Amino acid sequence: MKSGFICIAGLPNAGKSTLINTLVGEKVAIVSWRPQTTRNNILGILNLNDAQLVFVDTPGFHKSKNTLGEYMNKTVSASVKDADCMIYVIDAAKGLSEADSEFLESYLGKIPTVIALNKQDSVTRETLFKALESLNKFDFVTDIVPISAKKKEGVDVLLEIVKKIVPEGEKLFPDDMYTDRTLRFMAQEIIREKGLYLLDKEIPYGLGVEINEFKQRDDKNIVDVSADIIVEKQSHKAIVIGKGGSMLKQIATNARLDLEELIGSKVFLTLYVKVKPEWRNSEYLMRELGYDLKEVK
Ligand SMILES: Nc1nc2c(ncn2[C@@H]2O[C@H](COP(=O)(O)OP(=O)(O)OP(=O)(O)O)[C@@H](O)[C@H]2O)c(=O)[nH]1
Ligand SMILES: [Mg+2]
Repeated sequence: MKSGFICIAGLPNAGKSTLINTLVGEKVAIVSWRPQTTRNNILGILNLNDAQLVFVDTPGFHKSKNTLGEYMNKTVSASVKDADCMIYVIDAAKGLSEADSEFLESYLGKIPTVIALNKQDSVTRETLFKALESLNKFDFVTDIVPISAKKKEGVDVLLEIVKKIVPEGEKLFPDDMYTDRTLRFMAQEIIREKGLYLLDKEIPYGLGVEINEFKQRDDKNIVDVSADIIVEKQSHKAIVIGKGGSMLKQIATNARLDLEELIGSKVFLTLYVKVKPEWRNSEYLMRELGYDLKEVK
């Protein structure tokens, strides 16, 4: 039996969360076309006959402008430190950037590293080839695998490679567990995901979600969920609510459909919007929204 932690790192929007969902075969992390979607480490567990692979999705590292950004970057280094192996994801269309090189070099030789050149479906063969060529200089990298996380191409090859790297060991988690995150956390993320899709401009970066109630009714197969969508400005609150409440209603409907699928029962979802100025710079308010600052210290 083999078992181990495989950290998935890379720049924002490279496709890390899409990849962990594909690897695990379940939606453990939300995905959007916006950079900086993921804010926490999220485990996705894959059970095979002869191995338990525990993948860790991380936030895309970036130049942080606030406490939340610092938290996100620290989260990445904390999870690389604890992992047996790293899958470093690069968007093939963007190719190798300076930030990628800096990151890879800072971990040079410290951890077995496999590069996943993602989104191969979106580029020509020439572009893919050029990107592959630029990666050859990293001779400490175990392998470079072109993949499409979205179209599930090349992912089996990637799996075989990391399976070889992780050490012999007993299972770390029960067989029926595919993530360390609770349904409550997933509900929070799903609501934020719907907001990311429907809202524009600077609002998505300042969106937070706080679950106030998550409760199964005693007699029926119904779960009541009530949550606050947190924004940083009064003007943003009006946009999230929308004309006659239309935007909030749309976010709630989209989130409810996903939640019902996730939980497997009927969901009554009530959403409110609250303004918490500068919450991304307040450790106190971040903690209220469930960001565990101790976890990454
Ligand atoms: N064409 C194509 N698009 C992809 C692929 N993988 C991911 N994407 C898209 O890329 C965007 C970003 O994907 P995410 O999985 O959220 O990226 P991420 O690296 O987790 O981003 P952060 O959480 O912000 O760091 C989404 O619009 C995905 O649908 C792929 O293989 N091909
Ligand atoms: Mg992500």
